[in-house]
Amino acid sequence: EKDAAKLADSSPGSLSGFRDFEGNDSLEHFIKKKVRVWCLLHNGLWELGEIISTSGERASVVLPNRSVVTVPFRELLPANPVIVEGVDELIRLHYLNEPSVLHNLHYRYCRDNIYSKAGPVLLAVNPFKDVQLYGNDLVTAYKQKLLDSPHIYAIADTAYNEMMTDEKNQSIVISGESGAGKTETAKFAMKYLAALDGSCGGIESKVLQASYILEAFGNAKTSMNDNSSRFGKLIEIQFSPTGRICGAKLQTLVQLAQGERSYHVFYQLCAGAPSVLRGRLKLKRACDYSYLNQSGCVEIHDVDDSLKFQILMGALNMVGISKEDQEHAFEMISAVLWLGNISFQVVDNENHIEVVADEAVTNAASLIGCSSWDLMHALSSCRIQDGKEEVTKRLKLRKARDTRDALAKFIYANLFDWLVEEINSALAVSKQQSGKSISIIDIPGFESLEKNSFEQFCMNYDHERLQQLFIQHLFKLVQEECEVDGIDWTKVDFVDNQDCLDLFEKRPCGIISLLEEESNFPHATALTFASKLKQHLNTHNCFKGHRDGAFTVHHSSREVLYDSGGFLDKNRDQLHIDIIQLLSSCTSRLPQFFASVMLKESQLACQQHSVATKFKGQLFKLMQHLKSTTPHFIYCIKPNSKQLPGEFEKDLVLKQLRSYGVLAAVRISRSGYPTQIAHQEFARRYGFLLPEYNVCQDPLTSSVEILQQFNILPEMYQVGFTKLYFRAGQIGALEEVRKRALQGSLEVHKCFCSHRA
Ligand code: AOV
Ligand code: MG
Repeated sequence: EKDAAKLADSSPGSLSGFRDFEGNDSLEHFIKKKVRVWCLLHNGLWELGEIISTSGERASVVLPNRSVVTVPFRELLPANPVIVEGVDELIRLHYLNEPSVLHNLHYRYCRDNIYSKAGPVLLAVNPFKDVQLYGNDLVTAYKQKLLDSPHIYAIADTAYNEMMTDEKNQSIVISGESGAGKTETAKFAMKYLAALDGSCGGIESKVLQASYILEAFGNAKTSMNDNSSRFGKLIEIQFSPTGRICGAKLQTLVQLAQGERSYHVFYQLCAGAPSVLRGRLKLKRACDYSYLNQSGCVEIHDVDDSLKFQILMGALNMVGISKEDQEHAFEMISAVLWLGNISFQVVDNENHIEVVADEAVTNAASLIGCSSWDLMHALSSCRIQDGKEEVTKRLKLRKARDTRDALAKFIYANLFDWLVEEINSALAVSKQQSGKSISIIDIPGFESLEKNSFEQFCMNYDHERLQQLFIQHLFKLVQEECEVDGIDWTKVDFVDNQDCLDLFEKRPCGIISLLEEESNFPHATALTFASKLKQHLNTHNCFKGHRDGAFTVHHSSREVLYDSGGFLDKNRDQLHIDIIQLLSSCTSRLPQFFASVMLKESQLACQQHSVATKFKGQLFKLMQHLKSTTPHFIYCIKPNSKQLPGEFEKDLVLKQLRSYGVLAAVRISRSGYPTQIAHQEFARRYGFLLPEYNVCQDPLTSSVEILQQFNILPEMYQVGFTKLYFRAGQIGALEEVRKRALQGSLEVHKCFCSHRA
């Protein structure tokens, strides 16, 4: 007989340690009973087949198209019996090898079952079409627990119930690649929570509208997603002690990075502004603005920007942003667009420039509330200290363009922050009302483009942090806890990403510190930065510096090649003082306000922090918040890169499953004991069910008595020093008994009372 266990260990697609061809499931058995197997073909795909014979270390397998292939044993994996085909919880699969898991997800996807459970994690495969899964009937069904199949509503419901019973803040953490469906999933979660509330026309609809506003200002079309979030957000929905939504708070992680098209709001405003507003804002068509027409992508297929603008106006009104503030915001958007049209004329052979005095300058100046002359002056010159004297120098072409773009970016970024604050004050909760909260976190997807720059660097770093949260929650904590508690725990290998995080964060030699340091040298260039990275980090196993200044980072999901060009400028992100002074002297409210915020910030911080360091600070704050909550994880999966319905590319899906560590999560919950309860709590909760319960007895003894009394099978639990560890589903049965007992005693109690009366 073949040594089947060895076979399993060397299988390329198997996770070592699974029940692959071992014991009763030996290869012999597979042949005799004609059980299906997965067979690795030359094209790298796994195909279902039946073994007809073996010889030496090879097997002949007949495929569904009746052809026969001969493959080595190590290219075979057991397939699941038809009876578990399409199960909604992966832990119920008999065999958990990769082709089986993929087949199961594919099987479900073809039937519009986009949600599945992988241990404690919800998997959501993007359908790229409307699926009938979100109606109010389904909200009601999940609310009344008539349905328990995996769904985003089920997760939101669990979070809500745990918040109410444990009185602990909850969070719903949504991860996945760009275009995988995170933002849509976040919206469905909010929709469910808003519907739970039951009160009408109140704060819950404001919360939903707020996310619509943020999307208009912070999302853009990219090659991967027509509605890609270019900022990270955490929406904390606050509930009153009675469980009604009473407010919300937004935290954003902003490292605005444009995509192929700029932010939606620009196009929406150009397409949809009513004529009076158009006149006041001096608006033209989107294609007349150089910030919008350069990419050659002005419209998105199937999207009506004009209609979207009407919806945006509705949302702004509903959230309670005043008409006046709305108009100020639109003025800034128009100003940004006109700034982009400002052009320069070279006046000497040293490339010094003058600003061309045309309608772009006039309009931009009038929108921000300064004279054209002041704006032209600020964009074409700068004051520098020459010894004791201050001299004004004319700018060269490149510097002048950079200054113009930096001003536009500054206005837009501040507008976004201002809007977030406006929304926050509109949704703020009064102290006496507030109870616990559920936070929903949706950050931009992991990105690896042809050319990756500072923005991708920040976003991908962001992902690494979130991934660690997941790893810690699922693996480290549970495992360490078990070891400490003396529980027999099958060690599970998981991909720890601490190394990669160190590469970013270590001081003084992580990438962020080195970037900060280099940004402070006035004469540093992309090449000096790159060689500094190489010098300090080339021995790090997640880093590789290249000769041309590019560098590769081995992220936990995959390798990304970054181009160091632009890192320093984007990280410094400084406006020269003349521009700030120009803004503070403007007559319009917002530019003045933006300048004052900037000045205040630079006075507060004794040392000017660079963008990456600030970003890291924001990220830590966000993680701190998440760590104080009970997290619920959702992984969104992108089934194809064409944004098309019905296409399931197995390779692409597999890569995502691997990088999220999803399979390991399933394994941990199957081999492990997902439910854990302290002896004390267990005894308190179920002790009264014992015929003779002594409250003074030590909790461990009581726990064991309870387990015996209710015939819980020994293989279904383990007794630790401090806690009991149960396999999935065991505690549900005990809860039932308890519920029935309580109902029974309530009846007895009622009967007793009425008797006395
Ligand atoms: P993302 O948030 O994960 O990408 P989105 O949530 O924007 O991805 O989803 C991308 C697109 O997929 C949406 O615009 C929808 O067309 C479609 N989609 C996603 N989920 C569903 C669903 N449940 N039902 C129907 N269509 C869906 V990015 O923000 O790029 O990382 O930075
Ligand atoms: Mg998104």
